[in-house]
Amino acid sequence: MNCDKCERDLIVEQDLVNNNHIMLKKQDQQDQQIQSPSIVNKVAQVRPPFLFDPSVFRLLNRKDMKLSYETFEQMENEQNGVHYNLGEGLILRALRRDDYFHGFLGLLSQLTVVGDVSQAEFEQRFDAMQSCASTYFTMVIYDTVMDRVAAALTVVHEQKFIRQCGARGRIEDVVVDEKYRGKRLSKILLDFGCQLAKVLGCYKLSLECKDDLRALYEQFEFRLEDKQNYLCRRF
Ligand code: 16G
Repeated sequence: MNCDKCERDLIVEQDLVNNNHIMLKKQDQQDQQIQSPSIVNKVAQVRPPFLFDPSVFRLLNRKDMKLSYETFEQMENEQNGVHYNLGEGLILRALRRDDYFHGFLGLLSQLTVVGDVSQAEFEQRFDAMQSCASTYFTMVIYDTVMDRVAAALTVVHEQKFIRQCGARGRIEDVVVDEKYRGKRLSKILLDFGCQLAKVLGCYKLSLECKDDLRALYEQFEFRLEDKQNYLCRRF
């Protein structure tokens, strides 16, 4: 491989990891808005629908995963970006802005308190998270027959100055709708989440969980570290 190509590949990879596609599109949109206020509404409609650039899924190496996904087909279309067909009408894809209408918040309420979040509040938070480059990677398993989000997991990519400007990953808000339990969906999400954290270059990946879920996470090599404490202050 010649060096120009190596460098180009690296840049493309880094762009994907940094969500630069989304950022560049946003910049284009801002430029267009400045040029012509009359197209503001149209621009709002073409905002990227995904929380993160789904092309990052292309960087995952399925051979490195714990479970076997021979039957999972990697696919791509405008509606779902790069995504995986898991069979039985289920796909794994990036969270979309319109998942507000697909029961995403109801699903999260099976994990903890969500509150009464309006569409506007949801979209405002979505946009704020989307604009944090390379930070929030919420992936969902979506039932294309029922048009519902069946399960979700978020990888938070926390960039740091320590560890040679390294990054730490956090697994957050893992939840499977009670109607979809027993189909190993949490394991599938965890496998993809762990691989994503690896691709993002995290030096460690951590999570908080209740005692009864420890065995699940231990299957993915999460361990209670010696002499480490998890402390929490609530407000
Ligand atoms: C669990 C979740 C955490 C979530 C918290 C919500 C996982 C691995 N852990 O600890 O991400 O934020 O529950 O509970 O999904 P809280 O509302 O009491 O903070």
